[in-house]
Amino acid sequence: MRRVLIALALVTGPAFAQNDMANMPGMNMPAQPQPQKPAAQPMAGMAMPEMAAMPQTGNLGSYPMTRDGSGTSWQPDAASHGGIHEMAGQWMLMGHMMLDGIYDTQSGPRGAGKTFLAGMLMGMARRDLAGGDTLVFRAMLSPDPFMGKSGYPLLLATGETANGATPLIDRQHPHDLFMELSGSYAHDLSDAASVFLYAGYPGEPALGPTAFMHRASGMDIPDAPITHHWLDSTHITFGVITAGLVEGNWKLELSQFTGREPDQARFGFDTPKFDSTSARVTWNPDENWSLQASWGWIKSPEQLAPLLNENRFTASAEYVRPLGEDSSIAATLAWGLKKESDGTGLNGVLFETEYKPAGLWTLFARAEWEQNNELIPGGAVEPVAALSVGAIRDFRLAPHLKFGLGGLYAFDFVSSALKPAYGHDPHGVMVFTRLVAD
Ligand SMILES: [Cu+2]
Repeated sequence: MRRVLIALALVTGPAFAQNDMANMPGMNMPAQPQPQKPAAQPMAGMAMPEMAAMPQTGNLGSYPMTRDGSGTSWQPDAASHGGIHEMAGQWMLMGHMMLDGIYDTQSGPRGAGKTFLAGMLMGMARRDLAGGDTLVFRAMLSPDPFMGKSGYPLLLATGETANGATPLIDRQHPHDLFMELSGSYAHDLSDAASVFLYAGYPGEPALGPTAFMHRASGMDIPDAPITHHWLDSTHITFGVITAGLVEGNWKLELSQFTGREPDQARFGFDTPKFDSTSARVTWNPDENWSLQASWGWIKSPEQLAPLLNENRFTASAEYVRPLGEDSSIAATLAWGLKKESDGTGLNGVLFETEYKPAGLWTLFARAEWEQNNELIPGGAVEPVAALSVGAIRDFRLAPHLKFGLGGLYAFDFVSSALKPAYGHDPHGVMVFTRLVAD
């Protein structure tokens, strides 16, 4: 059970041709000789023997499984697909783990230091049924609650609370122990079209790009983007139902979900309300790109500002290109606008990239700009920005386990009104080790 062979095959020539065909509407996996693949996943429930030689389809329709991102999001087909795969009867099981042990220090009067554990643990069980229907259960856990309710120091990060009374400012909130417990069912309408239903408690509504810790351009970066609450903060939502339609390389989705962000009890479950709505259109024009635009009406997202509702607009482009054996580049450009019900409009823009020159090295960078009104009590809107760069060197301990050492340096930029609060040359440093089961 090596890493799923599709991922390996994606960096070889023949796989590209095959991948292209899988992308084309109407091309539903013609039988092709795949000498390097027969050991690949036995296809559970596949009636047609020739399909055993083909890559497994996505969770929501007839497209390459590498396209599946967090929740029901898509990323480029050329993304590699980590994880340990195993068959158990009719079920395909998949597991994935990323654990970062981080020493973090942020400069200036608002800075602090902390050593903590972050990351995620993911398990998926999938069963392919007659007629091409697909049933998937997914669980995702986070070690974040063990770092304490106040999260970790991160200059310019805002959102959520540690105690239910004061907002977290210049700190990234911990994620909930249960980040996702979801199920989805997809029903094929034709070779290229399908409809699906997804439910999560918690889960991720159809809003924003693939969440930062799951997308190819961000999954190795140890900290959260400061634009998290402009783009993908709804990735943990206590109660979500999504209905969607896949037609070739297009996906249309509608979600009904709980608008309130998770409360400070990070080990527990919050009350589901299903009081908010989102819609997203996604298009993968070729194997290297995934584009989405989405809108959400979020009822009372912030526990500390319960009377404020939010209209959120996001658009993003994700890019992945394999450059050779174990070498690749990935990038995301994303924009988000929070239109609050008091009239405030706050934009945020993110660009991030990961470059793997060779299998065991990762170089990354993330640049962000946003308009934030939570950094100074009183609500003045201030533009701020952050640029972080870093590198990771991994060491393979076992076929499915690697250990890595990494570092990150972040430059923070604030408006003149904020300069006294942040001091000269605000910055952050993280040094980390990690354990990755892939
Ligand atoms: Cu988050």
